[in-house]
Amino acid sequence: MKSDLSSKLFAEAKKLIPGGVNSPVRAFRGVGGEPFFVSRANGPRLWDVDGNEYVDYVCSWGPMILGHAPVAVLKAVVDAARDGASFGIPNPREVRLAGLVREAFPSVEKVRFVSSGTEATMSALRLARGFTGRDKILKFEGCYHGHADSLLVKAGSGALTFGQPDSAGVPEALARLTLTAPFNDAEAVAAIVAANRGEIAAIIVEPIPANAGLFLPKPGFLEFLRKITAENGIVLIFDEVISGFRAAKGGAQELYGVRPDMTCLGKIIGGGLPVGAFGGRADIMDKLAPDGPVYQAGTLSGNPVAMAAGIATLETLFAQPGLYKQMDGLAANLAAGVADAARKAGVALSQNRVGSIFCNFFCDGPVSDYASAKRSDTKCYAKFFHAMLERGVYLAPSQFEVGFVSTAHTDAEIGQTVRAAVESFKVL
Ligand code: HOZ
Repeated sequence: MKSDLSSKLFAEAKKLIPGGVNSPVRAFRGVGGEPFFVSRANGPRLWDVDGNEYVDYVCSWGPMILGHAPVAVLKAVVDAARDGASFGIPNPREVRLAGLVREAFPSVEKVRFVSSGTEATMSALRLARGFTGRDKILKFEGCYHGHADSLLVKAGSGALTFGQPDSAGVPEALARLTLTAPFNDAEAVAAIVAANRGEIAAIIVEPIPANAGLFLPKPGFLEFLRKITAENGIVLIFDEVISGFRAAKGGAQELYGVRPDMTCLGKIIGGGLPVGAFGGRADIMDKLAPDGPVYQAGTLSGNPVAMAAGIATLETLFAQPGLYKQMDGLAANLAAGVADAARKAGVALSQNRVGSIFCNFFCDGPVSDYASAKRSDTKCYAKFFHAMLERGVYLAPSQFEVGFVSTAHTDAEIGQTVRAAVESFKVL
């Protein structure tokens, strides 16, 4: 595998950009070595500047559910850009995308668009605090909700990859308002709520945590969160930035049948362009400026080009509901093939999967929370990552991220990946 041009670019980037990257996990420090620089992508594949080709399971960390450069999205983006890139005044595409969100997420009675998942969760929390008049929030260990101050406490994703689940620069006074509990631990949640009665504004949760690897809610856990929040006047926020339009059309809330008060969205909703959204009960959303006292704004919020990409992506998904089954089938075959290869090579592997989201942990036994995710042998993951990359398969460059199958992946990519895994397990 050639890497001369990527290496040169990375050296130059490090002089100009901290760590050479604009988001830490891209620096490959979770697996060692240097990142490659992408020159182009199409369907399920990426090409780097040195001409190497990869089957892509990162899919830009989730947004590229239709694969790269899908024709419908390309056309929508070009058409929108021709009409002007940004106006700073309402445009019709905002209304169309809001309608599509409402169709998929009945709990989202009103929605506001922002430019990233971080903005969505940050704004949702401010709103929950303004609505309830309370300051404290409760989040779960290993859940990642973007990098707003209140949320970088026992956080997953890059923060966990670099062993910084609690970031420097977050005022202690603010961090103290963020309570944490282990995911799937109803007793711990009940104890915290009892000890802070009348003080918790919101419980924010990834209903399918996908930023410490992947783990699933135990039966009844989300229902329990719904009940205890309703009984205590706490706003229940589902962070569906990853699971929205992915775990099912209507996200985890459709899959598990639990209706939160508020929902945060990102990734797929922008079809690869920067879009986030938060929404929920109308009585809560009506507290937002200009109708209410909670301030929130953004020059590029509802940007017409980004809205166009989101609309084209969602319309494609909604028009062909069979796509979810197709991705699920491919991801199931991928998981089975990789599990079989690991078994034959005598490698301990614990797999979690929801539809097209998957994660392979290098350990025995089930992974159901942050503590069990941390049992994974990250050195083994790093070796596997590089062995797969050598064989033209790009997995997430961290054990504490997930993989995605898109509608553009086919049996050919899955077959190639399983063959690469057979060889890669041999060199661990
Ligand atoms: N936090 C993102 C994954 N969960 C990574 C974002 C990026 O590096 O692009």
